[in-house]
Amino acid sequence: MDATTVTVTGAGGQIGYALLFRIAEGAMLGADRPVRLRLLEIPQGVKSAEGAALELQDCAFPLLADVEVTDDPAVAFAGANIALLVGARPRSAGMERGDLLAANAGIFGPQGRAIGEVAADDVRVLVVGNPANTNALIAASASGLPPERFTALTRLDHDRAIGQLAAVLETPVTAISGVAVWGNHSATQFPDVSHATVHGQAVFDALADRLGGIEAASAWLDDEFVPRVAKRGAEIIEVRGSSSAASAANAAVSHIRDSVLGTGEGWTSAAVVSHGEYGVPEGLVSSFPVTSDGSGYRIVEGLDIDDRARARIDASVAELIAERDAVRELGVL
Ligand code: NAX
Repeated sequence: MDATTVTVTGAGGQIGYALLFRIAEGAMLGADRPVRLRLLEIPQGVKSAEGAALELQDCAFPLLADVEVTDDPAVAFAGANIALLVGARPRSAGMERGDLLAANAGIFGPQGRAIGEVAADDVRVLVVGNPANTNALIAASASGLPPERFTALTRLDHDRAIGQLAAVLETPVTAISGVAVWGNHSATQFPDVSHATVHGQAVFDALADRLGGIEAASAWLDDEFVPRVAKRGAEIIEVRGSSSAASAANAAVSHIRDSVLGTGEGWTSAAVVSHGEYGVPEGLVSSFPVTSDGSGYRIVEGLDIDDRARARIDASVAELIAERDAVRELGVL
């Protein structure tokens, strides 16, 4: 099988370090697909990425055909089949949201353009760097490619939700399906269990059985589950002393694996471009329940959305609209 070219930006950072070895050992594309890694960094990050490249060599991974480190997007994205855009400008103390959006537009605009110019025809892009949804929107717009090629990571939120449910229901994660994350990868996101089941029983009913009734189940969902999942990133920083890295890398691997190899039965969550599904304005990159047959993610349609879910989805989408409008004001879109 021909090698697949995988470009990772921000490869010298902490998610990069947790990601590269998983990709190289075949966890992302399967145990039969050789990979060629292209690592993009800014000049200050190149040494760190080069160090990771030396360690990759030392692993003698059978599937790893080649590794190249560069600070030039035109080199990094040349022939890319898969691009993981991890490197981003973090929010520094006192930085306003508009400044953050502008700084990241200055990264994701040029990278999107380079992808449009030099990546392979079948390129699929996953944006991890925050604000991930809007960065994906910017990159897609700059690329000139069909926006469906660009996705953003909410798989970590999806997996966090499953982890929380498995803990409270004292059940293996494999027993849970039908969780959906809607909206922005931010504190406004809506992790939704209204279609979720555990061992075939509605999750809500299982929660009511375990927690002592319908009211207790509702209270747990609204007061503990939703905020804990939405703010899990802050909790990790508080406990670990730095932000999620291995779990984010794992989610990125799972996101691409399921896009390329298929979701099988059931669905997962990913931020993808809206065509107006569930009332989300066309063109926004928002999280939805999605499936893939291997050709890329498609939104699961036809789910009932109750009033509680509608209000939460609308609130998160309003934030996405505000981010898009702020970026438009900068003249980026
Ligand atoms: P680090 O600061 O450890 O690494 C980022 C790396 O990106 C650095 O090495 C830096 O030199 C590089 N970089 C910066 N600008 C670049 C550019 N223009 N081109 C190429 N490389 C560039 O951050 P890390 O912890 O790895 O997080 C990376 C991004 O993931 C952050 O934006 C973070 O907010 C985001 N996250 C997104 C998550 C998600 O679920 N969507 C969860 C985890 C994470 O918080």
